[in-house]
Amino acid sequence: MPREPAYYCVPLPIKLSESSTRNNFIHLLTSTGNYKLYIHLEDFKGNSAYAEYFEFSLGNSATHYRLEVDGYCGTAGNSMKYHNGMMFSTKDKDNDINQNSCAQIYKGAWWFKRCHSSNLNGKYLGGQHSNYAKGIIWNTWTGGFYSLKSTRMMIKRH
Ligand SMILES: [Ca+2]
Repeated sequence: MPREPAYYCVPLPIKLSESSTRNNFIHLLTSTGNYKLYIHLEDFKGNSAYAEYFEFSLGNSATHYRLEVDGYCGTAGNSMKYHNGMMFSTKDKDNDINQNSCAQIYKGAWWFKRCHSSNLNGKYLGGQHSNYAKGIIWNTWTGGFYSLKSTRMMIKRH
């Protein structure tokens, strides 16, 4: 396992009421320079994987915190690629391109598209589950029926 670089730890916007404030903070931070995004994932068998993006930024509130990620490398697969360019949706703010609300279907707040290939704010379902994509999902690593044990998103200036 590669040694983890020193990254800023950015807690995920788990509480929907806090997500705007937190996204706004990340927007302000990432608009001051170039930032990398490092995502660390763990399953329940003691395995871990990571996804790193050399370019990462969030737009301001007027763009609904539009996500920009590029320059993937890692061991978890590129499950953020599908979300690149998407706006942040919450259960009361549907900014996805699905005719329904992905945030309501998948009980999380994320940069949903039509809906997701990753959702680190999904339900904590504790590993294998039967409700497709309802858990904490990173599809290219553990698929759509496995809810991860822990995840971390960190950013670093470069
Ligand atoms: Ca929608």
